[in-house]
Amino acid sequence: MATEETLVLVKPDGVARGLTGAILARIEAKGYALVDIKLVEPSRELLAQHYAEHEGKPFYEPLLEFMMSGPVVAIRVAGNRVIEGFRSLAGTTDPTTAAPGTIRGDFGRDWGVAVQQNLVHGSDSPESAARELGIWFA
Ligand code: DAT
Ligand code: MG
Repeated sequence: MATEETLVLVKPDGVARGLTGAILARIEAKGYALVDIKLVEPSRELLAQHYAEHEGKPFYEPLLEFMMSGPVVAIRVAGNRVIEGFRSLAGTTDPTTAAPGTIRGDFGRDWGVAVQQNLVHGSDSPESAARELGIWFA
């Protein structure tokens, strides 16, 4: 399998809680390469593109509001099978039940709000990665 790239986002909850360094450390400790990184305050337009697959779902508006609530760290990460590898590091979507040892499982929980505040985003397929990297690193 050729080296691939994925888009990782440290979401506003991760940045606000000072977990960016801990999250980057896990990516680096796993052996992946940080290719590009920046702090972004995403617009609604950018987020609507990024989360187009979720438009119309009950959590869509809360998700966009949450993602606009503070700065986000966008990271281009490279390595063999990094797309599935980072998804594995991140853990499953719901932080309450994400496995201990994962980013979401170790650092996340239910805060009683409409959207799951789960610290990180990782692209879920090569097609998503190419599309999302084009949005965030245009
Ligand atoms: P993931 O981020 O694990 O790829 P996703 O793409 O299905 O998950 O959803 C995008 C984000 O939307 C997710 O990180 C948190 C939020 N979300 C998803 N499903 C949700 C739900 N049932 N209730 C509240 N928030 C949800
Ligand atoms: Mg997703």
